[in-house]
Amino acid sequence: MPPNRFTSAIRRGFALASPTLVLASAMLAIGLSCPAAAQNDNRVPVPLGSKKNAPVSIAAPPILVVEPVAMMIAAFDTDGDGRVTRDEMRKGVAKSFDAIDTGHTGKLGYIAFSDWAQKWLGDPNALPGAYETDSDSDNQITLAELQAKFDQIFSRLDKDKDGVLTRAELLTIRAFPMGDGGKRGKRGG
Ligand SMILES: [Ca+2]
Ligand SMILES: [Ca+2]
Repeated sequence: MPPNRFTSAIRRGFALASPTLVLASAMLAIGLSCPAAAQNDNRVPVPLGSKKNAPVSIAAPPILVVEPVAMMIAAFDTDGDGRVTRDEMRKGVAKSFDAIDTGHTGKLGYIAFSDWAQKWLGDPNALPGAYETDSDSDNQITLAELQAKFDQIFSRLDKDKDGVLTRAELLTIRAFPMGDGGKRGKRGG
């Protein structure tokens, strides 16, 4: 191929490829800029004529968090419709209990219960804790005691009392970011 035909073929190639490349770079730019924009939501434009570092009073957007137990309950959505029924939760709680009660004794001592909490709540000290779950204080947590505690938690989270937990009901809204002078949300089950 003579050089001039070769270069014109390359040009044609670029001419075809260019819109795709431009589109791809535009998408990349959007993809990169969106998270940055989201992170900068707290920034407020300083009005013209105001002093540069003057304090601006704004209401911080609420922070959405998920309690460890709500995270666990969300995972019990076995039919994948984004909602958790009491029945789905009870089956999930029973499975979580059996996974730790490997000897099938029907009860967990406090050490085994902290293993349960580590595995399913992500932390041995996450709530519900052993003392509040062990309702007869015999230092053993039975499946019935654990189910009763989860029933209480379900009722607390089921704000519209329709017997189903939506993802919105599993969220906790905090008015202030943690560690930013904000109040800690009430923990409990
Ligand atoms: Ca007990
Ligand atoms: Ca509900």
